[in-house]
Amino acid sequence: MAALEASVLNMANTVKELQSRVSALDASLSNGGGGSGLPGDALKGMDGDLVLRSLVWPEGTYGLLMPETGCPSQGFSFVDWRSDGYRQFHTESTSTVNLNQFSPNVHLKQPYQTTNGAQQLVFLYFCVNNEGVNNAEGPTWPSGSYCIHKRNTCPEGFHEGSIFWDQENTLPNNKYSEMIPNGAYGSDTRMDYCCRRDGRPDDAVYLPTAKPFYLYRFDGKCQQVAGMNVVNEFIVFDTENTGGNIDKYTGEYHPDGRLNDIRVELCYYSR
Ligand SMILES: [Ca+2]
Ligand SMILES: [Ca+2]
Ligand SMILES: [Ca+2]
Repeated sequence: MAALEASVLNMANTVKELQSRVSALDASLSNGGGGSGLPGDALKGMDGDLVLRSLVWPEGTYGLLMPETGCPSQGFSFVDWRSDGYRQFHTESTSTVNLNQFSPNVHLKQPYQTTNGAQQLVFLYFCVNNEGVNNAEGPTWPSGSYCIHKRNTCPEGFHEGSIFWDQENTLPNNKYSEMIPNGAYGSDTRMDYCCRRDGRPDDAVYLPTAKPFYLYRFDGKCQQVAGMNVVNEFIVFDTENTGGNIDKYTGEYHPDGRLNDIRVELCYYSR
């Protein structure tokens, strides 16, 4: 009997949750989308599919770089953003000059670099949607020209590739947390990406606009997103100087940039 009660209670909670999402969506649409973070004007003449895409994160499992404002909005999505993922990169620390660099006014979550004695450390933080097989409830990712982080498998329409960082060889100090994108996190780092080039970057795609987010630049130009301003930012990681640097790319599907030292091109979206 207790089990039956528990399952009825569960079902009731699910229905309540769905009702609250639907009424929030109704309220948002009736006040021109302001409550959802969607510009009211953007709703005029927009078809239902585009409204949905502006409010709900796409299906699948994946990771995004975390901006200073934290993970993108949950909004009306069924995503389960996990915000506790990070990777500590131990960059060149035995040369007198370290060449790590961030674009001016970068919007990455802080602190993105610190020192620990002579060790020059860079941090990346991630928002990982980890709902696994259950997250088949959002729209599909739009055609375009961009990359995201791989988590489990790439969503439909993307191709895989990776970047390998040759980190400081002396006294490796490379921490990470469990909830991060796919890769190999030893004394060096490999991170896996999902990229696509099936649309022109100047043709705006629809993604949730309520909070800032990052995508990666792919094929030379940041993808435009409807209702968002985009800025091309970058990070340079000063990778190992001695013994022959072994930075490398696997395949052609990885964010734009270069190796030795590793530069990665980011696209930051805000309103
Ligand atoms: Ca070194
Ligand atoms: Ca190394
Ligand atoms: Ca170097």
